[in-house]
Amino acid sequence: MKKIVILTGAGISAESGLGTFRDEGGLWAQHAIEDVATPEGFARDAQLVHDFYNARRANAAQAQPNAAHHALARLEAEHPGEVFIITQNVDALHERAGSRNVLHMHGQLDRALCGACGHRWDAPAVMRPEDACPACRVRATRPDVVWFGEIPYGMERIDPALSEADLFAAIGTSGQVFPAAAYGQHARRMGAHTVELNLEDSAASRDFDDCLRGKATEIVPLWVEGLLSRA
Ligand code: BV8
Repeated sequence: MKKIVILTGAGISAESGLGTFRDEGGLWAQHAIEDVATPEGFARDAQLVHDFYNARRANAAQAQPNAAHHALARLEAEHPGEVFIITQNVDALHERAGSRNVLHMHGQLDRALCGACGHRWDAPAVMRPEDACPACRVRATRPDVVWFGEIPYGMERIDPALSEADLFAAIGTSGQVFPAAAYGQHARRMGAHTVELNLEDSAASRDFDDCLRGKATEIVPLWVEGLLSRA
């Protein structure tokens, strides 16, 4: 197993206390997607969207990486080949657990973006519609996250990684958001062995050769232990 590519979703951060999107009482149950995770929603009510992300930014800041995040950091440190994490999550728990080769394809809560000039900077704890961009001074600041209808980040790195992967794993994702939801199918078609680690079946389970079921903090460390003992 030279190159391991891992897609993670909200399920890997659930046991760190961060809400998932589509579970009972998840984030989308409290807010309509179109109101808080689309450019149109932001244009309609920037305060509502900033409130949504300010609350998640505060939550994420005090959350701790869990055993699943730490297991993936151990895998990167000890596996002889490359380990590349593509995360849909906007929290920084992979990095805080020690992972370094991480791509946030849906952006990051800790970063801010200017809608007018494209400048990016570290987001303050609280963002407001009246904040001016530090570079161009226009009041067009937004969270640096990828909303529905926007192009995910790092596509130029993701496609080659999926083609070169010897092993592709999806952890804690419901397989309902594209293009990430198709990565298992793509990797398998390109010759990777695919494994899904999740609490329950997902919309993409049929794309995976193996399916490990259970809580991420339990099944991910066991899976990593198995990989490293076979390396
Ligand atoms: C794009 C913003 C074009 C940041 C997010 C019709 C058909 C097909 C596609 C479309 C369509 N209409 C529109 C589209 C495209 C659209 C899309 O996929 N819509 C879906 C809803 C149908 N996609 C887009 O718009 C994307 N852009 O397509 O651009 C393009 C594409 C390629 C190239 C050129 C152009 C942009 C999508 C990004 C949207 N932004 N978030 C934020 O607020 O966080 S999406 C949001 O959902 C998050 O990013 C989240 O990461 C993502 C996916 O959710 P999951 O991570 O899977 O979380 P979820 O709650 O769903 O599932 C959790 C799972 O964990 C569950 O399975 C659960 O069982 C499990 N679990 C729970 N607890 C545990 C656990 N597992 C283990 N242990 C536990 N303890």
